[in-house]
Amino acid sequence: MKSEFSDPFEEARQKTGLEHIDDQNDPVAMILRHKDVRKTAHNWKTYQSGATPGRIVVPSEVNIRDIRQIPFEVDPPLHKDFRELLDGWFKRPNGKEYQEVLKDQISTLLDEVLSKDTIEVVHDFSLKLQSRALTILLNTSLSESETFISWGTHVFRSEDDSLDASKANVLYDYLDEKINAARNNLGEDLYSVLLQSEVNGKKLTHDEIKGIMILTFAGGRDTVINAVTNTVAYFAEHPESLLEVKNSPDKINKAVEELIRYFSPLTHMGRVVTEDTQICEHAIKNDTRVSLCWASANRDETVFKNPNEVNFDRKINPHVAFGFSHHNCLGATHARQIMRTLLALLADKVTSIDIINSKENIEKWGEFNRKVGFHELNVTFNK
Ligand code: EMZ
Repeated sequence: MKSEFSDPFEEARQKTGLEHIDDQNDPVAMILRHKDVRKTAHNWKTYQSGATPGRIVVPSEVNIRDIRQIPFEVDPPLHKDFRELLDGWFKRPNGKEYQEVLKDQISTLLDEVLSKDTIEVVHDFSLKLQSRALTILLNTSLSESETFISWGTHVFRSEDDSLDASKANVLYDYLDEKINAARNNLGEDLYSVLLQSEVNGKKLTHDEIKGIMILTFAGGRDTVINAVTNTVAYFAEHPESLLEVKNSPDKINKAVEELIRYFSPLTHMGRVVTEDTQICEHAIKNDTRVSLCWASANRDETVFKNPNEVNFDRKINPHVAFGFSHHNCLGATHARQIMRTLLALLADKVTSIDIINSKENIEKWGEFNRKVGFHELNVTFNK
């Protein structure tokens, strides 16, 4: 089944709980069990986020950027100050007006694709959806989304290059221009809000604002695109689940959490170790990297019953798809609202979806092959 996402980590998680992989000659020990992932995420003193910019990301981005992304590459106590500044803005998706605009956007897009015979979901649906919704999060004009769409599905990756510096520069130049324009003419957008904000009694620097904006653009890009595309594939192959949502709209929030657990759009996030230590009896050396493998933790059979099944009635669902502890995803409110709106509108407007063909997007981590989504998914949406 195209919408099946198997769990490549099962055996290693059960046997050793840890797997060593190479990443550009800066190896990573992947932490695979739910309990260890949560424990490590919590312990910011031994497992640091504030290392050289780009080093906690896997694959490492140290060679393509030197700007620190904020707040996710900052450790406590400063991390908390940045979160306090940003949390309010990033919780705006809980507001009614925000939700109305988002619903309008997705509804228009769905009408567009329903009027066509076939549609390529990744580029003609998910990328557009994510790019347009981002303008609400930034509180900028909808027309900006045309630029975001022209960049393709990832801001640092292109078709044949998983770390594309020239592509990253397009985003950096764009952000420089936007921050400078806002400085000369303050408005109501996120750039302007940040330009007027203080952290610890000090105005943010240009690079701090840029670091926050890079994360806003990069963090929710391929992750949201994959979540949306995978959801379409899932409902195409599970019409009974679409019917379930149609008949019981009160299940939508749980359904969204379960789909996000199952897809785990971000496979893992790294930390840099600050002292010789141990994780489930394996020695871990100072100044090496570990990764918190959300995707594996979300299939941990000691926590989730029948972890490889999608069950909208799952009672407890402590998934870590949005991370865990103080670094939990800043964009999660926005992402959840996108997914909830999408499910409600699919249930409302679509009777069935037919998959015509697809090209899967498989990540390779050492011996593991993990499907995260699709490079291409051609479907017909039926009214
Ligand atoms: C970083 C990361 C954040 C990274 C929550 O994830 O997302 C990746 O897609 C980017 O490449 O720079 O923003």
